[in-house]
Amino acid sequence: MIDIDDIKLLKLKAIDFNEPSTNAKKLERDFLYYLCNHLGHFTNCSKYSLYEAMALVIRDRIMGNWHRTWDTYRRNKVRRASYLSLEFLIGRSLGNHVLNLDLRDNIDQAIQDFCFKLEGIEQQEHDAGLGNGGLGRLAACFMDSCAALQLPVIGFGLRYEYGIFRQQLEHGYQIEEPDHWLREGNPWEIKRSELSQVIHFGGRTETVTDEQGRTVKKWVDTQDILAIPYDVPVSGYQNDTVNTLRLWRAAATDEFSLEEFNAGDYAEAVEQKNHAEAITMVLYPNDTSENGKELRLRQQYFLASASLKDIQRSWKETSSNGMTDFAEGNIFQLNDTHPSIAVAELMRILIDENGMQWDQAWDITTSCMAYTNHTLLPEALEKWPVFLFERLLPRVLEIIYKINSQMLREISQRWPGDAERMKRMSLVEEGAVRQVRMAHLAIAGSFSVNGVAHLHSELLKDGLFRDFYELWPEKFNNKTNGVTPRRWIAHANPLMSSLISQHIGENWLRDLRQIDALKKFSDPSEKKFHDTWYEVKHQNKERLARLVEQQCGIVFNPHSMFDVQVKRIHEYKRQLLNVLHVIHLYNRIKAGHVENWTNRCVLIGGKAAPGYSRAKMIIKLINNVSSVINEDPDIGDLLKLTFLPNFSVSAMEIIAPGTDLSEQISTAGKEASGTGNMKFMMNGALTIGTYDGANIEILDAVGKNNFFLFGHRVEDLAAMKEHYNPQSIIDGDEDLRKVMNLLESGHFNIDEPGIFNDLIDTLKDRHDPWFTLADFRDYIDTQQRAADCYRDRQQWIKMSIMNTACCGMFSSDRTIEEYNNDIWKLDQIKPGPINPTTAEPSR
Ligand code: 26Q
Repeated sequence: MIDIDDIKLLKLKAIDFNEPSTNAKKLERDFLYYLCNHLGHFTNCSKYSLYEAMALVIRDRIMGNWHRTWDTYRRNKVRRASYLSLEFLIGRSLGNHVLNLDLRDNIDQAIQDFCFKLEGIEQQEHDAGLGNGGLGRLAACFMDSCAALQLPVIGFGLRYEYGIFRQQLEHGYQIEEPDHWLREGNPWEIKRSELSQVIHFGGRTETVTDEQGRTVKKWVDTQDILAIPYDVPVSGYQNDTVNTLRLWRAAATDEFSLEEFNAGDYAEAVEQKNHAEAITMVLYPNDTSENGKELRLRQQYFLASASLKDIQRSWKETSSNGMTDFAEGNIFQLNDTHPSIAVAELMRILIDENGMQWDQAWDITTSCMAYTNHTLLPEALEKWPVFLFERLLPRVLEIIYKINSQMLREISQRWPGDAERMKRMSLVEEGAVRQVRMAHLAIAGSFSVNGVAHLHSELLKDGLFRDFYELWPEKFNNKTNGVTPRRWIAHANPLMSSLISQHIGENWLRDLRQIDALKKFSDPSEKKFHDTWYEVKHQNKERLARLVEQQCGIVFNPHSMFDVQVKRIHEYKRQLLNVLHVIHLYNRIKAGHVENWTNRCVLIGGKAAPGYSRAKMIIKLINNVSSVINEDPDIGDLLKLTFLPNFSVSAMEIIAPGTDLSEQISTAGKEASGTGNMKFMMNGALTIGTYDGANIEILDAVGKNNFFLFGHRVEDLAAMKEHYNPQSIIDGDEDLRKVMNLLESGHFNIDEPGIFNDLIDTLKDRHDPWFTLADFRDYIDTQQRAADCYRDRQQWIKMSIMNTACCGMFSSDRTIEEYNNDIWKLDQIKPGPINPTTAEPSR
């Protein structure tokens, strides 16, 4: 054991320990130190080692502020928020920290004698692909904004060994490959074994009498799994704050069970270890719900329980009243229903582990839980079979039942005799397989329920959650999504960023509203600015063209209009509509109708859930159409189409700045918000989009003259539903008829007859929920308007500048300020110097 005085001395010395300098000479020395001494390279080394050494150099410069930030939060006993999410789609970190620490110039100088550049080193980093798409990336943008705003927010997630699969193409079909992103280690994470928690599964409940003669429940005979935290720093933008993302890894409670080992059952012991570790082995690759997988429920409970226990531990270290005032100091934001089991788990902790009475525990729980919904698709609402709960989490299920009976009583008092309503609202869906409805649990247990764009939040109130809105209207609110301008403008688009800063100063990166000042440069009289804007876009297009050529072997001419749709592949996002338009353009070229033509390069990218076969066929169709078009000598530069494999955060950093036209063409009322739409507009792309999600707010911000709006609205589609007749639309539209005829003729699948029949059938189905053909005509006409507009270069540049100039409200800083003002109510706080008399080793 270490003597406590030794620790104190260590503490004092550690505080005294000098922060490494950021001058170029010292950076160079440290870099060489890590490369040679730490990593052991003398004569040769891999490019990856250069990255690793540089990451360690940067990490050293984050450490002091990380420590100070923790210490400040602790010492001031600040109220904190925990962002609970099964996904954090972080991408790469090196460039982001370099920006936040303002080290780029010094590093460039430090390595100027060597034959590599920082940019090349950055590209060695594996993306941390711990998410599927929008929801996971949103969590990462939020963490960035919380640090930028100096808010005491901690992210809790899972440290998946395998992130989102790597997508490859074989004969145009998606193939999934495991993404072992941790294979070469992760220089950003710090393992904190001393803060491990034990998580219970299985077993049964017992009713016993405690010392005070009260009847209480005990959860016994559990199988326990260890949750080990790995901390990842989240640096604030040039402000000294370094927040924490805490990712849990599952491990067997003992490396090997000694008992089994001694009994000679070595294999059994290994199996138990594997069984435990399976919990954080892999991210589920669905962006809509795939219900009922036991391992997924284990993941959800593991995250919720470990995070709550961790917060309880740190709370008790500074609170004198135990858990009674827990809600004053803590708030949990639930990123969709995925972690919503936290509602029941907090109840369990308060009642079973702290001896609290039900009513007091419920008051506390419902004062510190807040739920964000991210979907309007009813089929995507999470449900879990009751039998799974019984087997895996018997005590948690009892608590859910009690929450339910309490809620049903409240409903029956408000609407006596309304059995239908009770049935609709119950936390448990009756049927052949009884199921727990996680959204209902989340709403019942939270004081705040929000959607992620204005329209989405309204539709939740009149549709999906109408009954709950009638019961608890005060809970419902909107928080329109945003994205971080540090990653999505400054880091992704350095050329545009410095152009902006030259004209309006640098403060826009801290307060994106200030980018408004760019509006005055949209006037064509600002000729020089316009020319430079065009030149910057052109260079970004060349960079994107290089990526496309490298990845797809297709040459994009940067003088063409770059028309891009990148996002998860899903029917509601209507990549099919995009393909129909491309086929229409192909038909026009083949028929010689190329008057007033605009050359166009269409790029589509995104992953399909491995079990979503129709989405995978959409990828196949894109690839087949692409082959036909790109190989046809008649087509040439007039039209290109290609599918970019393995779309990712780091790919988007190249794609958004190089895009002219952003495709946001979901069926109205289906895309909760969208966030790619914001990244594109910030980077000066124009949007062709439907009246859906945050598109509407983008349209409001830029005005209808700077946005290509098309398609039916939610209410139009609702009215059309009963008499929707795709065949009559085909019959009445010559262009569409030609497109469908070509598709049906097998022109794009000569060697594979019939493979697209299912896709064709869905388009022609009177019950097609995505109404693809209903929007065809308006889409084609609007695309033509966009194409015409593109040929008027002056006009296009003006609109492009306006899009960037109007992006102010789409910063995730604005979103987080709203979360904080309306829900979290945290004080901003700057990290102060460490006080050795109060500093403790614990975090
Ligand atoms: C569910 C059950 C089992 C396994 C996985 C899942 C699962 C995983 C991820 C369900 C859904 C997701 C992700 C959803 C998502 O990304 N939604 C998007 O969230 C964005 C941020 O709010 C919005 O902008 C998008 O509109 C919304 O589609």
